[in-house]
Amino acid sequence: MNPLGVSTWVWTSPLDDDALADLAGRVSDWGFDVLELPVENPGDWDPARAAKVLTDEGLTATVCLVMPPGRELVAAPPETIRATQDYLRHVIDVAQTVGSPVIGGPAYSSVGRTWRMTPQQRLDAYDELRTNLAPVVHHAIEAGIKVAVEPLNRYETSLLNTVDQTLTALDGLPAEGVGVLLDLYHLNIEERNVPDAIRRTGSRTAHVQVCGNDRGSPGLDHHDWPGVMAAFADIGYDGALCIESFTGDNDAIATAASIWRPLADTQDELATAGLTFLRGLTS
Ligand code: LER
Repeated sequence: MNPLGVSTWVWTSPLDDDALADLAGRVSDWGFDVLELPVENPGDWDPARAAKVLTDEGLTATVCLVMPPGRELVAAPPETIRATQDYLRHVIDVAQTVGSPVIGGPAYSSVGRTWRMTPQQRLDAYDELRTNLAPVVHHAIEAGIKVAVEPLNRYETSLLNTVDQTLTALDGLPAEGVGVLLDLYHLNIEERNVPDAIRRTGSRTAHVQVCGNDRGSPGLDHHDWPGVMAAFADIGYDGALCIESFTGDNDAIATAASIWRPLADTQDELATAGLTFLRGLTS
């Protein structure tokens, strides 16, 4: 049975210590197993304090890396790349402190940055990504953590949109330290057949985020949930399924994630209805 989680982004951004403690209590009471914690700015919340809060609430953690403009691992000045590597190493250290097995997100380019590439320029960009991600992956291996690289839909990046592109880009990096984050929202936009894409990712699947096709509650939507769950069972994925959606009440995150309308009556309802649906699928 996959542990079920939810991102604090459903309610708030950026996360802080008080919101984390409040959400941990509520999420645990509803029956979630995992709280997903984004590290937007180092220092927003205290990892040691979070670790204690989560243990007290009987939760485990997954950690998200965040790539706003200015965080880049390709096609950027050396100082930007070095600062981004430092940031990612910091997120790995945070993950180690809170006991997360992964750091997940688009660890290659800032969200919303798109540019055209010839096929050769694309291969060169993947080569540059491997070079610049490698030291981060080695830091992850030393910490016993995996970097879960998330392909995003074409409106949020032009570098990695599909699982096949992501597998190509990561080829040659050590599998024990880096894999693929499968986010059903992006897979639904970019993959011709989502269960087949999950099967092709196979043992390289490092983390999974879920939501409805509209980024609302899982289950109130048109995803092929039985097909998706069968594919996860086929590849032996026993990691967390974390609901990722975003509050529309916050300018920064609502704009970054294009949340222009409410996706549920309340954010609590989005999470709890999704949990009930996913529990039904996984038990
Ligand atoms: C981040 O996990 C993500 O899915 C992006 O679409 C946020 O804009």
